[in-house]
Amino acid sequence: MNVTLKVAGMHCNGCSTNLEKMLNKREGVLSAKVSLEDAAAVVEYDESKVDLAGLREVVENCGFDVAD
Ligand code: 9UX
Repeated sequence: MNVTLKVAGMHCNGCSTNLEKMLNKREGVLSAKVSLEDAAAVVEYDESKVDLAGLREVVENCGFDVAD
């Protein structure tokens, strides 16, 4: 499963790097790429192990918001 999340609140490369690491650590995430410029996270995940709410939780735990 692939999703592109719009991420609000990232201000520097540290933000996007941190979020990318945290997403990649989450069980069920196969790959995550976070773009500061695009304010977006492209995530490939196993939907039997993590869902959108779980991905959103990672973003929020990093201090950012997911826009719908
Ligand atoms: Mo940059 Mo982001 O100094 O949480 S890491 S603003």
